[in-house]
Amino acid sequence: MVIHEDPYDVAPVRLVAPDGTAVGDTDVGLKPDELRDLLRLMILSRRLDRECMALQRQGELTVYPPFEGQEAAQVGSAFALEPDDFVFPSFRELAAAIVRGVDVVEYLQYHRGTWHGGPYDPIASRFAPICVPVATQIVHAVGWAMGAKLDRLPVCSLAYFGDGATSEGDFHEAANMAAVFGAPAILFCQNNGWAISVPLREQAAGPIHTRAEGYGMPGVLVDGNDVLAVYSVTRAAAERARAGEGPTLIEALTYRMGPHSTADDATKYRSADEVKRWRERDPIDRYLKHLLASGAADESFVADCEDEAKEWVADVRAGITSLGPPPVDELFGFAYVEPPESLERDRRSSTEAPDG
Ligand SMILES: Cc1ncc(C[n+]2csc(CCOP(=O)(O)OP(=O)(O)O)c2C)c(N)n1
Ligand SMILES: [Mg+2]
Repeated sequence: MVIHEDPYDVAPVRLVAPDGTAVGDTDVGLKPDELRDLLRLMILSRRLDRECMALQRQGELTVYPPFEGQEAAQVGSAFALEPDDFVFPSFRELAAAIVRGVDVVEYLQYHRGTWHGGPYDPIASRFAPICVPVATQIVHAVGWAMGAKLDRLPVCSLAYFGDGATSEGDFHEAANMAAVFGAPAILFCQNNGWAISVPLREQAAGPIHTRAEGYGMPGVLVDGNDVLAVYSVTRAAAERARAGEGPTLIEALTYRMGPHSTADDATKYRSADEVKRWRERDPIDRYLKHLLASGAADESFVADCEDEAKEWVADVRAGITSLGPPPVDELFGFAYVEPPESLERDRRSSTEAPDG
């Protein structure tokens, strides 16, 4: 059986081993407070992810796709970008949104069903709306990058997508266009081993990152549970892009510890043993051990992060649960310039008190 944690013959870029020991050059150009901030952001992300699962179970969110296990892949990559760069997420990138400073109560309104796409401002946060149609956001990211190149702006875009998304035509079209036009784009694949219940071996007959060669761009395989390695390869791809050297395809090997979403039961299609093996490669435990051993962080810093996370998540919960329903008028507001009489009738009746 192909084991997802080591699906290819080639070793991924790795700077810190699962037990926290350095196995590469961990001087990735980050200052001590930035190194600590990576840990803080991963702790905040995990706390919020778990809270979102609870909120959904309590009926406060309609559906939620958890990212536990993928914190290093998201935080490390988002942290490597500059404020003017633009992120094009799929539907599982709440941790990246946190790094980018997106208002998470606004973000979660999508999952509460109060707004379609979330009402956060994508332009201000440089974080495009949540994108559920698989792989379509990769095309958007490449188009944006092509525009930025025409405008001669020193920026890049980053598209997040999964292993399953690489089977879509949109992935191919976006990758080809990006390479042909030298678009300053980073195609960041979080290979978490599964596309709902379809395992990687039934999704792709060869490695994802090596497809880059066929498009004419570099392809990088990175340990997606090693936050420093992810930061380092993404930073290098962003610098390439800004230097006018075109796109990079990054494949980050990671794992989603939870179900695909709150709507499925992952025990139906994957083994407890597989989940256990990945728990042992937990991205936060690994980095925590590394920072403690290197002296960059101590126990009191970790305790402060936990306290901050607890308080912040309680605020987010209060923000979410106090949201009212969306204005009914919105149902009618955006479809017609001149609404037909039947719709006008519906609009009137929706605002009138019910009979009796
Ligand atoms: C075009 C399209 N087809 C199918 C779906 C249903 N769907 C939602 S997520 C998903 C699997 C995505 O897997 P992957 O790309 O590996 O991302 P992950 O869920 O693992 O983050 C599918 C098939 C969809 N949303 N859009
Ligand atoms: Mg996947």
